[in-house]
Amino acid sequence: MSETPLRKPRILSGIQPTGTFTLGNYVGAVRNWGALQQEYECLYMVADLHALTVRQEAAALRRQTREAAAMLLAAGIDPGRSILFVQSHVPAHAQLAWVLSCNTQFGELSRMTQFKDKSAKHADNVNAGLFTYPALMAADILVYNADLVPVGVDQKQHLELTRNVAQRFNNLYSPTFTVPEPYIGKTGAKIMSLQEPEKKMSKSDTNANSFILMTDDADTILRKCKRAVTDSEGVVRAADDKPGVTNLMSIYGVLTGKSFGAIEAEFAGQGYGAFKEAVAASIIDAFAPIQAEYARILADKAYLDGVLSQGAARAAGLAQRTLTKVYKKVGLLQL
Ligand code: ATP
Ligand code: LTN
Repeated sequence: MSETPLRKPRILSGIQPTGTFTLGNYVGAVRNWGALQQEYECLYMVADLHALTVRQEAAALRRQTREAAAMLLAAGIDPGRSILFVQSHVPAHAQLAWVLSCNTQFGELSRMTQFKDKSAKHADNVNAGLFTYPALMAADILVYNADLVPVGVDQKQHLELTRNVAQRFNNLYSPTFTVPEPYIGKTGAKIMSLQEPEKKMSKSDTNANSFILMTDDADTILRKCKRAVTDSEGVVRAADDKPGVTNLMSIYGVLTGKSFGAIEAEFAGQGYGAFKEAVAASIIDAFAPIQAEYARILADKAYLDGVLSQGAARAAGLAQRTLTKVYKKVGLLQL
């Protein structure tokens, strides 16, 4: 008995090429992306237009865009199963973003915590793009009618805005967009800075000891783990007043599949030295195969650029259909 196969639910996600990916990017986002390819039709993009909201050096941005794509491939994104592309290669994102920005309120954008954080951090360049960033992100998602968006917990507010914009547009015109759901992993959705564990680990942090990069070698990873801020109790256990130790336990837990209970038992009576070494080893083991692949892919520019240009062509085909519908619904003349 054969049944008509249903369309697999669709996923879209993106990451900015603002620097080398951190352990936070890996655990919160990239790691899940590969795992989702089996059950979903996936589109993954390097969000280079979003990166322009903060000043970038042109040559560095170009290099980081290729590096980001190579890292995604190395981390398990399979271009035979998923569409991998660069945001600026599909013009429909920017085109839809304009229409959506005319359907997004100043008040809504003003409430975004990422805007508040980034405008405080870059007080000399609080540009309009930084403010309307979420309308472009909504366009990224809605242009493909994505069902699910895997992100770290810091992006939840942008997802809620996307849902509101989609619903508003659907009500004002007629059903057009799929209203997407966020997909936030249960553990490790927010990896904290190793130096200030109350803050999220961020690739743009000025203190290099606060993050682990996916390209860090084994010695560097070990050194950064050993320097990670903990507390004076000397007991490996998770608690709200032990953010440093709890963060290390989350990292170790996600990478080894062990529960907090099992980790506490494993290091009972051992102090932080052995624990930090084990955390470092779990990161080194996770990154070693990815780093080897990354070097290989990055050295093969023809292959990498081929994947990206095919990805852009496939994505553009899907995106154009939505854009044409939207232009028509809002009354833009089509000849
Ligand atoms: P920046 O430091 O430039 O603001 P970022 O490191 O926050 O960048 P993004 O490109 O903004 O990285 O985010 C890419 C993805 O990684 C998003 O889904 C985001 O939620 C996730 N992510 C970023 N940092 C963390 C973290 N510390 N823990 C878990 N997930 C994270
Ligand atoms: N804003 C995201 C990156 C991003 C994104 C997207 C994520 C841009 N467009 C669409 C999911 C879906 C961030 O991680 N800072």
